[in-house]
Amino acid sequence: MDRINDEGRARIDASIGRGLFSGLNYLGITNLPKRSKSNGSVNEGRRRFLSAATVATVAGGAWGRFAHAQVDPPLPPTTIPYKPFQQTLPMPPILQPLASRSGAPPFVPGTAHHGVADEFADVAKYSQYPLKYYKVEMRPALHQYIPGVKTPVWTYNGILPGPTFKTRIGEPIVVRFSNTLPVETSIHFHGGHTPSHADGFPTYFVDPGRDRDYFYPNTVPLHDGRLDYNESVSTCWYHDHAMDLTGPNVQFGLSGMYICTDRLEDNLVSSGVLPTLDVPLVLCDRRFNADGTLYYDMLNHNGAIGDVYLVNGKVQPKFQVQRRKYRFRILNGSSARYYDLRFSDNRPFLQIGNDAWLLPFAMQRESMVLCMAKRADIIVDFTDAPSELYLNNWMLHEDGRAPAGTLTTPVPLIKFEVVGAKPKKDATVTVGTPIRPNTPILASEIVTTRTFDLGRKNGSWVINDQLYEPERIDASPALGSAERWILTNNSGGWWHPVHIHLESHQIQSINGAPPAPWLAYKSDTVNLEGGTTAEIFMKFRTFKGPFVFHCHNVEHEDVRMMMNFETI
Ligand SMILES: [Cu+2]
Repeated sequence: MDRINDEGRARIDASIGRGLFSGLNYLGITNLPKRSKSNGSVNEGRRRFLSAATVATVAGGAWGRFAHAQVDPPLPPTTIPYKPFQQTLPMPPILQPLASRSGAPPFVPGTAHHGVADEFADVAKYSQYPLKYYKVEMRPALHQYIPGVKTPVWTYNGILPGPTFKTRIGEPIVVRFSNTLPVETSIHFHGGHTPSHADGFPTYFVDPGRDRDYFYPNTVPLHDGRLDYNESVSTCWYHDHAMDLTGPNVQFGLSGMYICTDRLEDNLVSSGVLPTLDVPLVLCDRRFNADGTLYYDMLNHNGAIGDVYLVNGKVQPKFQVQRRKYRFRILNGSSARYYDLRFSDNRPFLQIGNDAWLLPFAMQRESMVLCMAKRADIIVDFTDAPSELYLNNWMLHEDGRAPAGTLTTPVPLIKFEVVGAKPKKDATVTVGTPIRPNTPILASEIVTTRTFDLGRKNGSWVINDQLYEPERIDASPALGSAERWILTNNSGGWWHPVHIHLESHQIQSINGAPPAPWLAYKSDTVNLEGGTTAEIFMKFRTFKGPFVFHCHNVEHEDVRMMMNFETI
């Protein structure tokens, strides 16, 4: 608790009353704690609003007209005209390190504001490895989602999605994130084993005008006293995680890919098993006002559903591919939208990774449902493809509650223009090709069982009947131990994808039945459809807490469907 108290308590005290809009005034909500400092943050109203919402919800006050709404009000449609497939799919650039081991470090880690960071004392021990340094500035920019329309956004280094981290297991890095936005941020490396202070804990803010150093060891846990490279992560991402503000911060642009590799994965590529053509596809949806700004309803606790489909930040782009195998790392980066993905000619493809981890073997898929934050690492063979091919979304999904079935006409998310001749030689991966072994967590290792019920209470979102409280520890797993968590969705028809920080989890069952093969190994996000119970095993091995787990419908997360666990 001290770690939260040291940083979290002071930070919370300092930040109560800040929020995104001053729109509280029209609700007449004024009886809030005074800010202990002012920094001109424009997120004034969001937190005040949410704080007030909690109070008003409990009191059954005026907030109720939003809090008790069971159905979203109709959302204003995007009216800006555009044609799909006009813009080329952009590749987010790889972020370059500032200096190598041979040069002088460009900055001394830990000298920026970073709060409590025990592990920083140990940075020296990591210097036996080639410590790399990066800088990322969170800053406003204009972004062209739609041809000819400049939209104000918040970015990492001025681009959207943010630059891609490309790192290696065993090579720690330090990233100095500078915040020139008028809003608090906190950056979560989603899928990584990171120390608590660098994990994007919701109140470990990067204040406006401040920097914070994030130390990413890029390590793996120990198993029987040895590093378990079966836990090496591959397809991760980073995104904002600030308390109460994750929804708007992510919606306005703060996310990017974080890709990690190790010897095993490098060998799979260099030996020609996996393709060298390796393309991230970040899917998300947005809604636009007529003036080109993003529409975001701060009062919507149900989930922000857009009506414009984007891949790598461009509306329904086109992408020219050769007649060969490609690796696509697909991320559902949407705030609240599920996808059901299929190719327009129903061609099968291979799935080689789920979430951050490569699977034990390549599995054939024809379609796949992706909940929010879910990643699917897939191989698509364009060798015999028609000259035009689309990746389609078939999921009917119109509000934050849940998908509502299947579309009669799918939405083409991206158009592939297939060119060139068949290759003489191509990647050899096929159904059943071994990829990365899995180390199962055994039932005999389980020392503790915990149950978490996800529910809805007075229009807010709760776990075990409680709203998130950053200072309250909800579970204290012992480092080195394995636990069984029973996650139940008791919130009626609402769906909740649950993301657990720090360690992978292994899904044992969904409603008593074994999970689908591609979900049977390591995940960092497990989807809970309405009325669903998932049984998962986890082993806590890497860092002391606190960490969070939460619904990854980020509006649900903001309105408190989140809990703390402190590994001890
Ligand atoms: Cu949820």
